[in-house]
Amino acid sequence: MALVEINFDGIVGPSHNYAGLSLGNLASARNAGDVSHPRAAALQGLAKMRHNLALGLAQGFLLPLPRPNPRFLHAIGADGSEDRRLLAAAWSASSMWTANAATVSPAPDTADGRCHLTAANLVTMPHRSQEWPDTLRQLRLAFADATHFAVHEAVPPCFGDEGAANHMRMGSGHGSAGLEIFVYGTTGGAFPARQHEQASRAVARLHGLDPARTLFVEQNPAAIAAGAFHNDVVAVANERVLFTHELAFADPDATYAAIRAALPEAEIVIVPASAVSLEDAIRSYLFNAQLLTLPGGEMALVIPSEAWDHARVRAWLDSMLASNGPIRRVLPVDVRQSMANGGGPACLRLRVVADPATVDPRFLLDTARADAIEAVIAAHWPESIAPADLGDPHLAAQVSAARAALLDALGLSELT
Ligand code: SUG
Repeated sequence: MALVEINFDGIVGPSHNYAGLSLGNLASARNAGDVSHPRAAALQGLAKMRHNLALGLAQGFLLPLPRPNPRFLHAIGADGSEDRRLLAAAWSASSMWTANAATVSPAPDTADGRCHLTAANLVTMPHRSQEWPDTLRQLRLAFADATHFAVHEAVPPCFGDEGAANHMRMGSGHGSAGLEIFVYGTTGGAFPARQHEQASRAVARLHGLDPARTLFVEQNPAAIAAGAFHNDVVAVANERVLFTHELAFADPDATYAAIRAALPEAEIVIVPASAVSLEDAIRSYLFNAQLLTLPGGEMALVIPSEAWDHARVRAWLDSMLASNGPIRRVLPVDVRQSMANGGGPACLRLRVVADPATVDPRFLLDTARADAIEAVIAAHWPESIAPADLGDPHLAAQVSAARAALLDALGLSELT
């Protein structure tokens, strides 16, 4: 079978909560201390997956990681005297945002003709820095076929790497050689620049990318300072199309020129700040969208309902749809529980271009697996979690049992 794009969504874990752990992520800060709804969150995520499956697209998923994380608690010598934020870190369900799980270079782009994945070290945020060893284990299971995949460990922790959220791929089609664009930050004022240039360059080398089809682009510090902690909050690409805010890149004109030089058929859809301010873009998450090629060839933008409900963003989308641009459909989805932590539709998925037959089928969604996942979520996921609940041994037991039930239902108990 031909190479296709498979979106691997993170199933929202049973410990999903609002602990305000991510400096520079305005939604995480705004909703710190709120009561979360893990069951509703996981069902919203699953409904998004079913939505995309129904469009005729290939859909996969990744599993929640062990939480509260015993390895992390052990490593910090947890004895109850530790800071509440460290306790919250051990409970974080942040692995749901699989756009940060790894960077992926599909087979047509790499020197050895295999699809390469590098787990992201996520070192800038303590709660996220604990993800990668368990993520790596899962990726090595899902993409175990070494004739088609190479799965790398994270790059050294001296270089912050946030995975595919700062990486875009453009080309004439998913299955042909692509232009890989790595977006790094240098400074974001009061907020950290999470993606370091040397991490991006290391990933490109590990993947064996052709320098002629690889770009390293600086993110606009003003975008980071305004709350775009990842590039995918202000830009998204698919095949020949880049959909971007005018203020996404430090040097937009040079960026567009380099893209056009490498890919003459590139179409760049630029949203001007006069129509949608950086603030509106970040609050609505217009760009944290899935830009998808539907089976009929049309491109669709799967946006969070917050963007659809935002008057100025809606006005811009209406004008885009009325024009003759490359994005023909806009499809809103409800992922409000994830959005309240700064994770929109694009954060929730990792794109892998591959032949689905080469992926471990236990990670691929069909209606039967979606039904099985839904039944486990309905039966086992906590209805709500208040910040004061973190650390409660009964809740810890429920969260661990819920994950174990999911692994069992999917035949993936080796990830226990
Ligand atoms: O890393 N939020 C995540 C959101 C990640 C979004 N991903 C992409 N843009 N691709 C983060 O900031 C909040 C957790 C908390 O505050 O409890 C959090 O980790």
